[in-house]
Amino acid sequence: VESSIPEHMREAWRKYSPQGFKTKDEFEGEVVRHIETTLARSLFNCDELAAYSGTSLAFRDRLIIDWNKTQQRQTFADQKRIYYLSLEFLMGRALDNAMLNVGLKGVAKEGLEDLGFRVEDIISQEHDAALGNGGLGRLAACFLDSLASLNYPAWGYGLRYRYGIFKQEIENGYQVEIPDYWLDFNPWEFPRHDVTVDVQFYGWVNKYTDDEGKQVVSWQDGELVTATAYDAPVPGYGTPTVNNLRLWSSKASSGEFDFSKFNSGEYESAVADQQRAETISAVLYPNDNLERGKELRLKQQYFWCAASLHDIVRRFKKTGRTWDEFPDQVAIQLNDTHPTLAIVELQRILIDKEGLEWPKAWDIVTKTFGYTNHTVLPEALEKWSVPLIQNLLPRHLQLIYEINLYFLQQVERRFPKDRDLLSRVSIIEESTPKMVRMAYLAIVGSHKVNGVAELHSDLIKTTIFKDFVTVYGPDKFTNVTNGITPRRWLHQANPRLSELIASKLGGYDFLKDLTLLNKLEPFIDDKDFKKEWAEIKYANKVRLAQHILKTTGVSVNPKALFDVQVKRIHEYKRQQLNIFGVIHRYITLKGLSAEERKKVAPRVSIFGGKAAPGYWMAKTIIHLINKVGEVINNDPEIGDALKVIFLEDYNVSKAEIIVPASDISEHISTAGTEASGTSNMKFVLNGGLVIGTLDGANIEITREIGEQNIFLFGNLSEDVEDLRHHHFYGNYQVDSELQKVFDLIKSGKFGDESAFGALIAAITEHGDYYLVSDDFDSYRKTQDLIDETFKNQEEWVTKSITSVARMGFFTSDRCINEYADTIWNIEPLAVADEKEA
Ligand code: 9GP
Repeated sequence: VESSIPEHMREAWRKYSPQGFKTKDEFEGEVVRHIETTLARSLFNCDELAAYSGTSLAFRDRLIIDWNKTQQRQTFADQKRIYYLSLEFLMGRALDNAMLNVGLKGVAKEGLEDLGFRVEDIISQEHDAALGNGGLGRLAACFLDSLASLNYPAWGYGLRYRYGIFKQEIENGYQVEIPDYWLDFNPWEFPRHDVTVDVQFYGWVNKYTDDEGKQVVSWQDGELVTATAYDAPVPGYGTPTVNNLRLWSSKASSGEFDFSKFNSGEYESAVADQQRAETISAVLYPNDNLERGKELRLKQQYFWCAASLHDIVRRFKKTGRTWDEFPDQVAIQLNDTHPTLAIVELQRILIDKEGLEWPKAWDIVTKTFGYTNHTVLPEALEKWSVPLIQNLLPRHLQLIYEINLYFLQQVERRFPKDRDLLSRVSIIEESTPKMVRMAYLAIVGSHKVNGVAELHSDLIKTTIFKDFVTVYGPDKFTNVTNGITPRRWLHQANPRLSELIASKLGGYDFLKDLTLLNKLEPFIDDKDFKKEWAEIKYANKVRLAQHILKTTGVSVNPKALFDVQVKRIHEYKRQQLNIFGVIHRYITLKGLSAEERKKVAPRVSIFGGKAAPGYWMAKTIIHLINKVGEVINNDPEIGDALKVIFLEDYNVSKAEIIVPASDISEHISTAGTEASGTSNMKFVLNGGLVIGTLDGANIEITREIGEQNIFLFGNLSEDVEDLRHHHFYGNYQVDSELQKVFDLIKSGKFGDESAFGALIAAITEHGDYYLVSDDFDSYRKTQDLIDETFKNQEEWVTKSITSVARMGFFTSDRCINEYADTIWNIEPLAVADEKEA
């Protein structure tokens, strides 16, 4: 294409193509220009929001230049790309990240000062892009950062929800959900009205033989919805690579269908169609580790998969290659089972549209896809009812049945007469109604399946996917332990710590090679270094204390031990264990004399996290935390010895304040339930210690940082099943110290006790599925050990530094390289001047 453009045109283009600002003066010029022209504001009405917008547009312009070049470079290089399909991308704020990744935050800070603003105030104007629920969505965001930073040719594909995860408010101790409309002004996205895909729903399948005797399958009628692309640049750190995140937005197809309604005067129904279509990308389902089987959710999934697949195929076809080469050019990773329909869609395209034979098409499909499993919780494993799919996607249901038949025939050949095995691995569950097991479809349609931490990857092989190990052998299953990007979770969230580390390591190279952190170990006995380390933690705690005061009205002592549990509220994550522990601590403190109480290490227990709006038990936990806080925080006898805080509306930008300020964070899921967890990594990387169970990535964190640097407690995953069994059939009694906690709740100390009855009954009467009582004793004792250890600050800081020094393994750069090597088979695309940015 390029060679067909005459030299004089290219010359003119080169001469005038924008370069983006580099200096402070150029930056100021760009900001003022955008405020005056793009936003039509002036010096006299430029508030912080306008300054944020102007600054973002200036940075966006800069990114766009590199973004265009990256896309051209990747197109010309014509090498294999990775497409990451995720229904959630929890990106958080973009401006600070862009400033740091292009290395011009200092320039922006000075420039903004000239213009009368503080960079921190401007950054905090930005609304979080909250297109995700929790760990799964944030992992996708970390992966995008690593893919760009490592120069991999990569695209993210997702949905552009008009409403991200709801905003949480607490009223009278209860969670209230407020819609999060975040798109008022979003300078980080580019609508691509020229990039659209018409996606079909409903209708019927016509199979016939054409004039040439060929079997034709045609999916007819139904309704069309148009997907429009919105692109967001994803800048790499310290490299000019800027990758693309493409999010699809839905609207009614502008085809004849609608016009005919308008022409015949059916305005209302035409508008209703429009609204129905727009509903598809309207709202993010607010469930974490929970699937509810709603038709709209299935519509979202197909809409996004179909649009993405058509985009990928269109791009591939432009290269003029043959279909055999598709898997050499395209790798598609399925983030959980949500995009599993992409497997069926590619098979449909290859068979129905491109006319390939089944085996050849299926070979291409399975070589293309990889599937990451993120949970073993039964309530989170997706199943869709056959009648629902039949109605919405009739052709896909046929293909699913064919895929299943083709697969079961293979199994039958290898394991003749094993009827049980066949029914166990069948993609179709023979229930009423019949259900499609999406995880099984994802396994059958992919060449690799991975879990997200060692324990989790072992568990999927021995429990939920055991039969597939029998069928395929163990090599199809692998592990890629999760990671986090140190750019956002150290450099951006904790700039002073990052700076201190850089001063010891001679620069910021550790942000690109996190294993360099181990060079901190020799400084463990350096008094000045330790002092500065502790001072930074203290300053971060002061900042959090200010935030707590501002948002809750409660004053906390920054010298107290800050004990943090922030994550989605879920019974398996066991915030109830934490709050029961807090109540027990309160009981103990009340039993002490004033003198004795003074000797106790003061503590602030900080909670944060959203409950799915329909998850009543999780909401009850939030309610209890708030009610306990009200009592304890207002008990004059207790004073600073204990405070209990619930931080409203936990999200990525709040995490950036909370994580650097923790002394201890809690990762206390029932063993075997948390696939990985990633906030554990963020806390340790910021010098916080951890109390945790032997679950998910806690195990590998322990292996890396050493057992002496983490507070482990509780039962092991291999004992969980027996314990549960014992609850029902053995001589089971609730832990006597926990019983005291229940008695206090039941006394009405924290308000109407009936509000918490179900929480207690889950443990005392309904089998204590999450083993709260079994782990309570060792949890409490471990908390006591933490109090003791915290008194010796010298030892505490040593543990903190040692842990950070050993966290190199948990960078998402390592994960992405593992995925690239073992699953995607892709290479980075060399960039001429790495440091150009
Ligand atoms: O619950 C897991 C969490 O442990 C993990 O860290 C995260 C990223 O791998 O995925 C979560 N899973 C889900 O949200 C649903 O599968």
